[in-house]
Amino acid sequence: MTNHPDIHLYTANTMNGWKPLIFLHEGDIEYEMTPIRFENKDQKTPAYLKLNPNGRIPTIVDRGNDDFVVFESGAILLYLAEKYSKFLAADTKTRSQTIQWLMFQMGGVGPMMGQAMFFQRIARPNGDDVPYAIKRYIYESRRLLGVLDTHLEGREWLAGDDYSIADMATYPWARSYFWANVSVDGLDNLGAWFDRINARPKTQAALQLPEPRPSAFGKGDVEAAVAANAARFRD
Ligand SMILES: N[C@@H](CCC(=O)N[C@@H](CS)C(=O)NCC(=O)O)C(=O)O
Repeated sequence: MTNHPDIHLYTANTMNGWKPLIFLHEGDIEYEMTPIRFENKDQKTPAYLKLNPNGRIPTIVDRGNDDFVVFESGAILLYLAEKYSKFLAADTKTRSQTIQWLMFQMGGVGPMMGQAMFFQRIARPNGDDVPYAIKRYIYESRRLLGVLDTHLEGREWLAGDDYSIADMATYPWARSYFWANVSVDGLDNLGAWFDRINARPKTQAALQLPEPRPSAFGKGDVEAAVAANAARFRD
């Protein structure tokens, strides 16, 4: 009989897709991974939709818990934090603060930066230029990064004294400010927090999976990456 690790992860190299990878790498947790290929619409197949009714990534299946399925990246981080007792403080106040910043990412930073990215990196190259939407989502994203910057004054991490699931959820989005075309000029506390996480080898290793995506961070052939990404979402 083959011994499989408990966690099977379905993911791609995106801001939401990196979150569980960061947790699993930082926690030294063994897992198996199925890369989801948007260009093949893997996320819309009937088999995948049974796991994730939203047809998006990431999703995990916990073989060690009756093949329990978890979708939504914030819920996945919470599930993993509870399963492995890692990256979520036990004391009720720090725990609540961690969940507050996790929710701030899930309800604010992710959706706003995601729409800034969508309108500039997918809609516009595919022929739908909507300047007002671009302006609105860039403004809102910058405002939310400003909220993070103010909160990080005098703090190393978003909640409590340690790197937590709130940081793991927020970093892949905030750090992709280039892809959203949002300036982080003057956000020095945010910059210092980036530096702290940029220096974590396990988080950085997770960001190379399922395959490296330097364009998200403004590196490599960005023009070619924009064209290839937009083509993946053309009907
Ligand atoms: N709220 C969801 C959002 C998931 C999501 O939007 N995932 C994107 C990648 S970051 C996706 O799967 N896109 C594929 C598609 O739109 O078909 C979560 O946090 O898990």
